[in-house]
Amino acid sequence: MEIHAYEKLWLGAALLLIVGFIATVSYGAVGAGVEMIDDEGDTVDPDSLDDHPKFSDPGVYESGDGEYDVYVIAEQFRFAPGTNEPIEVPANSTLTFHVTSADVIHGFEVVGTNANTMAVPGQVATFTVEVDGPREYGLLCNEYCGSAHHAMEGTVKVVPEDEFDGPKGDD
Ligand SMILES: [Cu+2]
Repeated sequence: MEIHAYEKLWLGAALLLIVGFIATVSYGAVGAGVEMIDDEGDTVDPDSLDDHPKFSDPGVYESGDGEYDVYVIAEQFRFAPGTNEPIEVPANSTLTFHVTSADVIHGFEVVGTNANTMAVPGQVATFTVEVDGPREYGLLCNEYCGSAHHAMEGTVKVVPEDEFDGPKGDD
């Protein structure tokens, strides 16, 4: 059987594409450091976050040497903390975010990083990121949550270690 030269060329190109697609999907799954949020985080009662030991006073808590827990509540249409006051963390630290919602589903994306999760009422999304810095990151909601969704944003401020005000419960 004779295969036309052009047909061979297209067969080769199609094969190359398939191999390329498999390679990119594999890289995305294991090589790019992308991690899915699982249900490892706690569940909370979104109506009584005031009674929660940490969500009643959300913010930055020290959990170890250079390690911090950051508790954030998303609600229409702000992040607490984040919107009215920036989330301030020290440079060169490891941050474990605990994000939940007080009302409807929101998004929580630290712009320019792969920190990006849904904030679901009743569920706490927990994920860990490392920051070097100092620098400033934008924070935005990427799940449509109501009329002022487009204005729901905030700031994560990575400050030099000696300028860090100190975590909560430290004074
Ligand atoms: Cu939103």
